[in-house]
Amino acid sequence: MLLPLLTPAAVAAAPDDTTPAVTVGDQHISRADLVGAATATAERLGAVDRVAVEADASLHTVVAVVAALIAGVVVIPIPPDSGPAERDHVLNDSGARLWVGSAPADARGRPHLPVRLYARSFHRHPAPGAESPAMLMYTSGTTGRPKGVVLSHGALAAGIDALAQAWAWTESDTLVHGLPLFHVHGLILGVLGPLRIGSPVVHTVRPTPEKYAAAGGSIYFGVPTVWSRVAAEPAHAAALRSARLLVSGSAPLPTQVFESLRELTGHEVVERYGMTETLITVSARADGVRRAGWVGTPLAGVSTKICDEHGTDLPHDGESIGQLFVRGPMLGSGYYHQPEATAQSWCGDGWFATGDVAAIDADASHRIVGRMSTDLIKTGGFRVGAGEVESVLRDHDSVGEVAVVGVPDPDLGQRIVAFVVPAPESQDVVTSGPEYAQSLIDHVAQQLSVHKRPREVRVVDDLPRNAMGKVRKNVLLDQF
Ligand code: MLC
Ligand code: AMP
Repeated sequence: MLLPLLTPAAVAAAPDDTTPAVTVGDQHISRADLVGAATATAERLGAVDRVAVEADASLHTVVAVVAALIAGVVVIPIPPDSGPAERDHVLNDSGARLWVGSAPADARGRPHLPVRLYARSFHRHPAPGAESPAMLMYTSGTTGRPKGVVLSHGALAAGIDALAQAWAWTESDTLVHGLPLFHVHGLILGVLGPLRIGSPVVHTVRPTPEKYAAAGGSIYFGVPTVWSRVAAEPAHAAALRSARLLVSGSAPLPTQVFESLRELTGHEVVERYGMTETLITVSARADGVRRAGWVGTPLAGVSTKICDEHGTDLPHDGESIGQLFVRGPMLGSGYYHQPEATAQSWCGDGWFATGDVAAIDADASHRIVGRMSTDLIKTGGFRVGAGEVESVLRDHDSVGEVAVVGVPDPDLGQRIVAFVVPAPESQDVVTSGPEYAQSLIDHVAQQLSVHKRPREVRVVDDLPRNAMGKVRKNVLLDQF
């Protein structure tokens, strides 16, 4: 039996069909060749039960991920630009002992099994059960280090099928995007989606307006930063008129970007809402209403509710706002070996507490108002925990105290700003001026992933604190 995640389209692939199923930059591979190469890799995985994949934008990443899924081995995608602090944490926490795919920039002492794009095997592996874990996807929380979300084969399949239904996404579509392959958006929706549905995917390596315009697809994925950059280039935007759907997610799409794209492309962007922990649960539909600032209705099989701080259900009147809870077959199964953190979010009866604040109207349309915690920052569509950045900055010899916030930014949605009080013992070091700020920015970019770096560092004499000694981040945010 073939992997259910890839059926039925993969089963139907004729060995002599050379139509590109996956294109990344100037490389492409047919469906039959992809399954053949991935199966050949799967056979070389031996007794390993979890593998890390340096998830750069390449066919090697696609083959490595599919190989692991075919073999029933858990995939841990790693950002290719992540530094030693982030890498060590993810590798140690997940227990990954082997890299598969592209050669890692820094293997942290683990061996690497290269993928051979031209190897072929026609063996059939037994399909992993729907409950068996397919992926550990690391994502930031408000405090501490990133947690691994366990996503089962069944959740991935259900999540993709629900989107296919909402967007009338079929094998006649060509998907185009240039999103990173180490997150839900680019990898699960953007690669496994097309493979399951049977639609070709063109990955543009970088999500630039020029590359989107040249790709000639029918469905386009982007985070709001990508769409606002497209809207700023009218000639490239106009090239998307011939598409069927422009889809935005991972962060709030500004109303003016929605309006500009409507004018420039003739399309009302389809917005959808999700999380690493839940996959996509709410979306506008291909045949439904699209409203700027609203993210649509629950996908098939999904229930949602909003509750006040006591857990009391709030009315769906479009006005009441409360924490959004979601339930559905695409939810992850928990945080890897973190029962307490899991119990806090997966809170019984199948409900997941999103930490997002939302309103739901009488037609079941959802509006995401914000997040409950200022400590989860969304920058360029990437989720970054303030605590993780603070802890890396605190490790820098010159830093005494630090507070990290996300401030509104026209391009990135939010940009990361660090307030730093120099350590008293660092008097010999120059702790002011642009060079010092840049050295702290580089320190974060080198230890974590580049997108987690502060865009700005402000050196201050002290941090505003409340009577309990906790930093009052709202006071810092008021400065912007
Ligand atoms: C800059 N660079 C540095 C650096 N400063 N490198 C080292 N040290 C420093 N101090 C380099 C970078 O490596 C990169 O190099 C280049 O500068 C630009 O980096 P950037 O400024 O971060 O890129 P930018 O253009 O701002 O990126 C915008 C973006 C990106 C939209 C392309 O934010 C993006 O890809 N976002 C997608 C996020 C996403 O997919 N989220 C989904 C999460 S899942 P080089 O060589 O690379 O150019 C989810 C669920 C759901 O949320 O609902 O979908
Ligand atoms: P991540 O785990 O990186 O997938 O980030 C999930 C978070 O992204 C959610 O909790 C929301 O805060 C935010 N998010 C995702 N999609 C949207 C959207 N369409 N509108 C607003 N926020 C979104």
